[in-house]
Amino acid sequence: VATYAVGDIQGCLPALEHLLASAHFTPDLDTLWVAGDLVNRGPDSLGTLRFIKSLPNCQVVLGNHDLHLLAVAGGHKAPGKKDTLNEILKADDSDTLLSWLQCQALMHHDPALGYAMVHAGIPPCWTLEAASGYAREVEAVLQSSEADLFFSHMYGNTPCGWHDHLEGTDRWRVITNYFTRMRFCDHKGQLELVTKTDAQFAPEGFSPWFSYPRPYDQNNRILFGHWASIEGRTNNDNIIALDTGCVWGGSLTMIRLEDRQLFSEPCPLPPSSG
Ligand SMILES: [Mn+2]
Repeated sequence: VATYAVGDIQGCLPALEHLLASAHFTPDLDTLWVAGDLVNRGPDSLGTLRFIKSLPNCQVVLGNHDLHLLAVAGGHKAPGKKDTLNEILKADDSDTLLSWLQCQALMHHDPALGYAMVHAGIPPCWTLEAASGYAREVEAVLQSSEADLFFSHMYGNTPCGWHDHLEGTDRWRVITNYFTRMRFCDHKGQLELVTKTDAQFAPEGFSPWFSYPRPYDQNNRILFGHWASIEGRTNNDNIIALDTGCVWGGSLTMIRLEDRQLFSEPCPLPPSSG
């Protein structure tokens, strides 16, 4: 019995299936953690959602593409030209799949295993305990009558950073941007959401979110996805990057948490065009 964490699938169901088979993953016994961005750009987002939802032991955190799907489905955002979400929106089981997705977490923390997982990152100004609390705040909104208000105000790059006094849609947006979109920030957690390059090309005054000294203990490792261009490199054994760009022609990466064994599956399809 083991716990595995897999990076950004983005509809690459064939790669996921090969990866799980290579690890001898047993759905009834083993647990799969999914680091977000289950859908979009890849060949089978609908199949991916159905498969992940069907797993008996699964822990998902939401990524920016997952939240985008929910916003599009709710009529709060027009689909983008590169989106491949129609197959989900038109499916017979669309409502069931989207309702399930909207109930997923923004952060998962298992102190006994010693791992926390988010899609993009945790800013240096938050302890793990504080981050868990902020994640629960937005998760509660997503599962409440305020969800439409959340999605209609979700898009945007401001506020640039965290303040305890933030309220309402601004508070939800900056929490969501930290957990699902962050790459570069400054030492106080001020966000720079434009640059998407490799870490060595950080904009002046900013560094990768994981490069700053953390206020919390070293007994917990952080798993994240979202940042394909760093190709799994963080230069920190306690910060584990799982997005290796499967949907861009790279590979799908998975780690077994108990012994940190890595599994990798090359993308079986030609690189996506978008
Ligand atoms: Mn992402």
